[in-house]
Amino acid sequence: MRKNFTFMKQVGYLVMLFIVFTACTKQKESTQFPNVVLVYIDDLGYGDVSCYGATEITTPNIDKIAENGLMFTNGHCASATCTPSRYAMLTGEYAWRRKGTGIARGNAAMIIGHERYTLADMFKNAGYQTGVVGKWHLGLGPEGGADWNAEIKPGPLELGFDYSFLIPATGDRVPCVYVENHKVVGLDPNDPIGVSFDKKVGDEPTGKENPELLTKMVHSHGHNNTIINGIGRIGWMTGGNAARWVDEDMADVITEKAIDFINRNKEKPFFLYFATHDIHVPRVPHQRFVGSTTMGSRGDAIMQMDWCTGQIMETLEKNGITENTIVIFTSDNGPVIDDGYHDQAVEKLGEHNPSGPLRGGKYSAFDAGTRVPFIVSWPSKIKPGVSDALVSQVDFFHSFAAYTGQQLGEEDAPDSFNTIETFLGKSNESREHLIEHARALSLIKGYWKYIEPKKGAKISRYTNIELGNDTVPQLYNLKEDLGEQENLSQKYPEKTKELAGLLKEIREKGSSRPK
Ligand code: NG6
Ligand code: CA
Repeated sequence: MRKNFTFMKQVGYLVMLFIVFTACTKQKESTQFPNVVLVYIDDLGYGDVSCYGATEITTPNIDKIAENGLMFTNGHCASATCTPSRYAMLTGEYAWRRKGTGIARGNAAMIIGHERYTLADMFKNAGYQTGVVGKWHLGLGPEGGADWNAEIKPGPLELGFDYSFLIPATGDRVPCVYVENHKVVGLDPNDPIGVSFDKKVGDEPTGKENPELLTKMVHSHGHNNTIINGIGRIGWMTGGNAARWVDEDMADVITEKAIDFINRNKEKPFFLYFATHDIHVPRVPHQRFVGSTTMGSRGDAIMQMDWCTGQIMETLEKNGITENTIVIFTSDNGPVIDDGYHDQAVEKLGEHNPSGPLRGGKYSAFDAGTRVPFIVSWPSKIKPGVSDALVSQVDFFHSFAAYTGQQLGEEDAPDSFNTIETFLGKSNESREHLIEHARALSLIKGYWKYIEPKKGAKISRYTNIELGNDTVPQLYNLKEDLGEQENLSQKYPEKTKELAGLLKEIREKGSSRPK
């Protein structure tokens, strides 16, 4: 009897222990930070996806994220081109504050100092596994550039990423190889890689000398150096034949790497920065997307990019982590149609308007340069809807630092604001002001936008984009004139002066923070 009693008591203890244990694990689960997947598209315009109003193309996977998330109508990247936008997003510092942060050559040294505290460092400090897969374009290696045949560092692993699988620069720049962590993937040491952006290296044909060998597409401007996979590139490359990518497979290759990263890290909180190559040039989608739209390669690349995005979402679902994953979908700059190749994008554009209601495009100081699709979804926490708050990618840093309880130092992320409440849809508060960066700088405050005077072509003769340059100040009322048609600077000289003064102040202060 007594024995039995003791036994019952023990069972009782065990049951209690079990309950306490389960309660604790439950507790742990619910306080575990959400995963963050940043799907970063290249050159995708505000009007390029159906949830933002495109009618000539349907992007079901992106639309689904928008349906289940918060769609920002006034969300910005930091600059109207790739390298500076990425620089700003990862450092929390506007790129125009730093020399050498313009569009990077394929052999540029890493342009973020490895001592710098980055977005990835911050996530890592908060206990995240961190990975970057896809387009990098922030330079690699020490001063003088990387030795592609040796250890390639510093790179993302020195900036807080635990894993990296990279397109080093862009699809249209050499070297046309993938870099995984510190190494070129599949490199044969007997066929070393040589790269130059100053003069020809090796004896391979170039687009300029042998246009008859351009079997996939012919350049329209630039892009007439080494021919790789039937396409002329920017820069010269020799060697590394076994390691060279096949453009048609690129989306599959990087998507698979991103999926692997998620599968490997599903148990812990992870931060994945997945930067697609689409829809940048050269647009060479896989055969299964060719002809999926009436718009030629640009439209087909959009469909491929939508598919990649869908694959990421499906992977989250399969792993049962959809509910606790924040997905951010956005783009590094606005749209461009002819960005250097005759790929039928211009001829087949039809009625499609990649900039939507906005003026300009990639490279432009007008809003289409930096106002981009911007969706944040977190099924268990964010109420689906639309937000017209002014938000910026430069704020991911401070916002997630605040969310995960990380302190930022004086010098860290000087242009990044904590707008986490707005990202999570708990507030509709806008960023106090925002500087947009093309050739000219612009300042947005409330519904006013000021563009500083800048010499330079009004329309790019290459891309046919309105660049927003003017020798006189420009002032637009974005609430009444989203398309920036009427320059009000003469009509409202005081407003113009106020914004010009604020721009000057933020520029000179070295930080966007209040004094
Ligand atoms: C430009 C290229 C363009 C594209 C861009 C970078 C020429 C004539 N044009 O210099 O094709 O590569 O750089 O695009 O070479 S970005 O999205 O990576 O910023
Ligand atoms: Ca880009």
